[in-house]
Amino acid sequence: MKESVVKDKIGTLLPPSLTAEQQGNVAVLRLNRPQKRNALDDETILGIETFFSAPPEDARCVLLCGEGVHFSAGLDLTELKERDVTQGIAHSSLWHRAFERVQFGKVPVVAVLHGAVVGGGLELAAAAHVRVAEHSAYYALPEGSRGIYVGGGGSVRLPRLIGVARMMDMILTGRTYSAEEGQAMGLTTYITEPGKGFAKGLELAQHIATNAPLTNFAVMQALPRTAESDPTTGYAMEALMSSIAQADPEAKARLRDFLEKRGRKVTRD
Ligand code: 1HE
Repeated sequence: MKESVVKDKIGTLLPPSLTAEQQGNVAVLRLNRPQKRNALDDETILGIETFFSAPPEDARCVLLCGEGVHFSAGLDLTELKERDVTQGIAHSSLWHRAFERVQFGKVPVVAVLHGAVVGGGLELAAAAHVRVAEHSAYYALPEGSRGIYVGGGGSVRLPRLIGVARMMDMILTGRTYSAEEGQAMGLTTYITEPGKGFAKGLELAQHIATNAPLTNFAVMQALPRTAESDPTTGYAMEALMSSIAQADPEAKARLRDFLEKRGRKVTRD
């Protein structure tokens, strides 16, 4: 990596555009380039790949957020100028690799969204497992007006979240969706007042960190693949995954806790 790479507090090599810290079992990764609205340059994407390839050993969930008034302005457009087709493919592949590490990494990821969540920023958000929006968040795919196309896995992940028709509309017409619209269409599953997203995201991440690791593994690795497989394969995969999870000593201990009146009851919140 380049000279600008610094060693962060939790011992991972990250570029200055990313900072990481740890709060208990939750690792917090922050896009930290507010002067460029957290635009994602190659160095940042490589840093994301590095971080999610080897999150801190004791982290059981990652909270992903952005510094400044926007989550992310997407692709750093200054890096686009001279790329030919072959370089463009390599660039898109780099994003795919990095965001696959987010989605299919070691631990679940909660993203906190605020301000602009656009282009590649929205593609990054789509790779997380739980999304929290502050009311200031807004979503757009300005690729159409820039003469480009999504390249960070957006055409794979976003239609599964919001549907092909909405994604077509966003690129073709430059339509922006508000935080409330994003919540209504299932892009996010939590919405908070401005400034409260981090606390909500952290609360959720701390809860996720207390789950049995095998349950979190099943949700991240088995569930999306089961949902995409034909039902016959899906039932077999589910039977295997559920039997593996329930045979784990962690599950046995948790079930015993409940049956012996020590386990948490389900509440209405
Ligand atoms: C940038 C970028 C960027 C800001 N690349 N430098 N993404 C876009 O098309 C979104 C472009 N950005 C914007 O529309 C606006 O900047 C925002 C709505 C996000 C924020 O507006 P604002 O008024 O808060 O900030 P600003 O004054 O526009 O920008 C501040 C600085 O950040 C300024 O640089 P400066 O040197 O003049 O101070 C901007 O040039 C810079 N900046 N956004 C580079 N994106 C894998 S394919 C993914 C394809 C895409 O992501 S396409 C979408 C690209």
